[in-house]
Amino acid sequence: MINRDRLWQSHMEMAKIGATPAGGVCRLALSDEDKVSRDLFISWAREAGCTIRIDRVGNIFARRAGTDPSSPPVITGSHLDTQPLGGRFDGAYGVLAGLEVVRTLNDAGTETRAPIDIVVWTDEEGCRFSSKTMGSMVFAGKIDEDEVRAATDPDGKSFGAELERIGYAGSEACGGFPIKAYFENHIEQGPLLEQEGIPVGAVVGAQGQRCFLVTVTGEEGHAGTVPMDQRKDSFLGAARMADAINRAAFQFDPPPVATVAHVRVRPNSRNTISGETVFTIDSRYPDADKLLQLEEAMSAACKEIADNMGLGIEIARTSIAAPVQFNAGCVDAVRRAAEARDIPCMDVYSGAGHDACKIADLAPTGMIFVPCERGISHNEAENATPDDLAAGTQVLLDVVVEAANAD
Ligand code: HGY
Ligand code: MN
Ligand code: MN
Repeated sequence: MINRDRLWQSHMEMAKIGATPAGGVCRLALSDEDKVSRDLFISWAREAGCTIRIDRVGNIFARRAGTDPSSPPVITGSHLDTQPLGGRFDGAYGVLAGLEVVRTLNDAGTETRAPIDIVVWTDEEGCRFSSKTMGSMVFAGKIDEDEVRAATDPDGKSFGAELERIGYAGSEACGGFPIKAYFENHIEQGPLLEQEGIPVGAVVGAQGQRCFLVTVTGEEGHAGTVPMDQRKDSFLGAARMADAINRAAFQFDPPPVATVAHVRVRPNSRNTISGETVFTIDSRYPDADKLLQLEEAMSAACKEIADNMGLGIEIARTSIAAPVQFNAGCVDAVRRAAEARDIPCMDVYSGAGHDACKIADLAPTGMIFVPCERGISHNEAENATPDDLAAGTQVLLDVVVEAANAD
């Protein structure tokens, strides 16, 4: 049996790194806090007898040897980077659940045929550099390594330089090796499991995503002298576009999710009309065709607003991810493992994106969700219970061992 208290204690230790006054965490990708959390994980993994490999974009693989070293590994893990006002469990749970599986197998002296890798993916959140799940996407060959290295944050610091600075520019090639199976534990980041009173979710899939960067160009001007009917106010245009984007989503039933949340205004001065406003759109839906229809509706609405206001507009697509169906065998393994332990389990669908969504094309992939309080995440108030975290980790142990010993 996994050790509930040790698992919880590891979370509380990890949550001290980048802790915020309101009880959350801030560990932006490749920041000093990210480095410290990586260092802590590696020290724990080494204490648990793992050998460490780091690839060229900083993905960490902590390997527990199997009896057959030639066998492809079973991999489990998630991410340690967080949102700026993130929670203590988003990402960290998947990494620490993997660590608890290894610690428990060590305690029991249990060997597995295949090696087990605990993975820490680089920059899952994507809130500092340009895209989400950069580490797992490079690993899966979905984006170019050099393109990722060149990505810059709002201060102009590059991914590559920051990776070097924190000492995690590894030497291992990114990906390219066979994987027996991949399982990722994560908090649901939604309200369903808690509402149903169910501690474990067998995740059947995740919705598709289309994300954009919109640049609206107007003309700087004096806030006191330019008459209201002669302005080219890029922020006002962007605000009208944000409202139109929201309304476009409600043309569908149920509506897709469409979020405008990262906005940069230039010159961002109280008494100067904004000459340029740049904002992001994050849209998601389980149906890829309707998500494309939403893109077309949002784009048309934004361009019409720009034309009516005499503003320039440029809409750049920054990422597309198709909806994901996880491997039926992995999903069923989660259901069976929960049942065998008399742990209530239900099928769930992920509104959030995860590194597992990038690995699903490479290997049989499954996810295990546990409830989070009121479904809140990407929020300092994010919370989970020791019992739920333990239940999900117990199921993870059983599916990882089953996969590692399968033919
Ligand atoms: O944005 C996402 O879906 C993930 O939680 N980072
Ligand atoms: Mn996450
Ligand atoms: Mn997240």
